[in-house]
Amino acid sequence: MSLQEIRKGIRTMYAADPIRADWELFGRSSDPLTRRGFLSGFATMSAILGAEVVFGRFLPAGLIPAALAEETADFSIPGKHPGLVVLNDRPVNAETPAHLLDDTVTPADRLFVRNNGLPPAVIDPATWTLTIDGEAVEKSVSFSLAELKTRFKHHSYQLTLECGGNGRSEFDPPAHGNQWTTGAVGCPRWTGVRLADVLRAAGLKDNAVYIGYYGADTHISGNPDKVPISRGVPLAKAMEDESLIAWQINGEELPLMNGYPLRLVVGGWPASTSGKWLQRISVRDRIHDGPKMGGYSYRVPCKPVVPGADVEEDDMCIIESMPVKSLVTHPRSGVVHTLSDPLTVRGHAWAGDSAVDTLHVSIDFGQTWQAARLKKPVNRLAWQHFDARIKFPQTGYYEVWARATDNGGRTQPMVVPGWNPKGYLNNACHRIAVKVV
Ligand SMILES: Nc1nc2c(c(=O)[nH]1)N[C@H]1C(S)=C(S)[C@@H](COP(=O)(O)O)O[C@H]1N2
Ligand SMILES: [Mo]
Repeated sequence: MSLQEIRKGIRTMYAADPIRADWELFGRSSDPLTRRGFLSGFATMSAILGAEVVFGRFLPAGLIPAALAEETADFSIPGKHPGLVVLNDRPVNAETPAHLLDDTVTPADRLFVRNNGLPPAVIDPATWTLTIDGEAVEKSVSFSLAELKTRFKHHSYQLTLECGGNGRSEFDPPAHGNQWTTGAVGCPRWTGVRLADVLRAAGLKDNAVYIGYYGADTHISGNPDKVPISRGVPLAKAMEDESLIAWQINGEELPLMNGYPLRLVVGGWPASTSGKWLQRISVRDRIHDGPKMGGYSYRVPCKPVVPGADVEEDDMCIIESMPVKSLVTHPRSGVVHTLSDPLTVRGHAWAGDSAVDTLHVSIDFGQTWQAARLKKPVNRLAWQHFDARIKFPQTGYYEVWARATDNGGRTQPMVVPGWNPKGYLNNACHRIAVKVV
């Protein structure tokens, strides 16, 4: 039986409960339905390949046969575009190739997935609650989803979500973790209530300085007492108009993998601050100290270090606003273009809490730059679209480079900046290959 057939069977079995089906297929089970679990026996392996793995006994443990490693189509994540590249199946992590991010508003099925643990097994929106508690609230309060939706005013914003580790794959010496290239970013339109309104309803004490979220996902070890991730932001960022507790993406329910039924969305900051499957927000009288707030997680050396250096934990600082960056989303890298026509290049640029001021493109490896047309953001913390028409002087191989500059005069570097132990904040210029014939 092929992987597809088994998947189809599970879909049929849970036809009435698609979330349960997603869970069985993807969310939690290690065996036998993820690729790695699946390939643990030669018999299954041969069955999938449709041929015997003659020297199967010599295949190193954990190595996926090339024929299977190559095809990604049957390993698409339920509810996600099949073109997403799966970087890890346990926990699920998948990024979006640049050419699939061409939409001005990122469709839900194209938004990347970054899980630190296992998504919740059972989600019942009818009984889901959000609790606000902590040392620095007047009284702890809980809201059902229905109460949250009726009690507070709804707001919609397009907000850029980028994982702090986007671009990690280019660091040298390499950094451990998911080897994100350029695709751990997206900018959908989110709908929900303002975090500030909900926090005010609970009543903030004078000693409130930070918030920390808790989600319903579980630790990869299976230990129910361990929390996979619990991060947060300083109170000032939490109280911004655009900081949302959201239940919709582009007018529809959140996909399971992106935090259904409720999540935080904190635009412009590392997406690790945007807690998914949101159940609890703690208002803290200190910098939140949940898992992945300290050590080397989502922190970079406070002062620049030599690549590969051992950095003391005490010398690491929490990442706040993300740096200026851009992505060429059209054409797809590797395009063949005719010399007689100008080439239209387009993409998006963003700059954390700041806005992008200018966008330039180069076809001569940065010797000269041409200004692109750059739009204003639809709202604060949304990415901005650019396009440029490029004329090539003669046939041959070119690279189109894009470089954004924010309104504080900070610009994207052409090489990978600021080596750090976990490979965060790579905002080097994106480049695409163009063959002109
Ligand atoms: N509860 C919970 N929230 C979470 C995470 C998680 O693993 N669990 N991952 C964080 C990280 S590191 C990122 S980059 C974003 C990714 O959001 P997405 O999967 O919707 O793209 O979610 C953040 N919120
Ligand atoms: Mo992340």
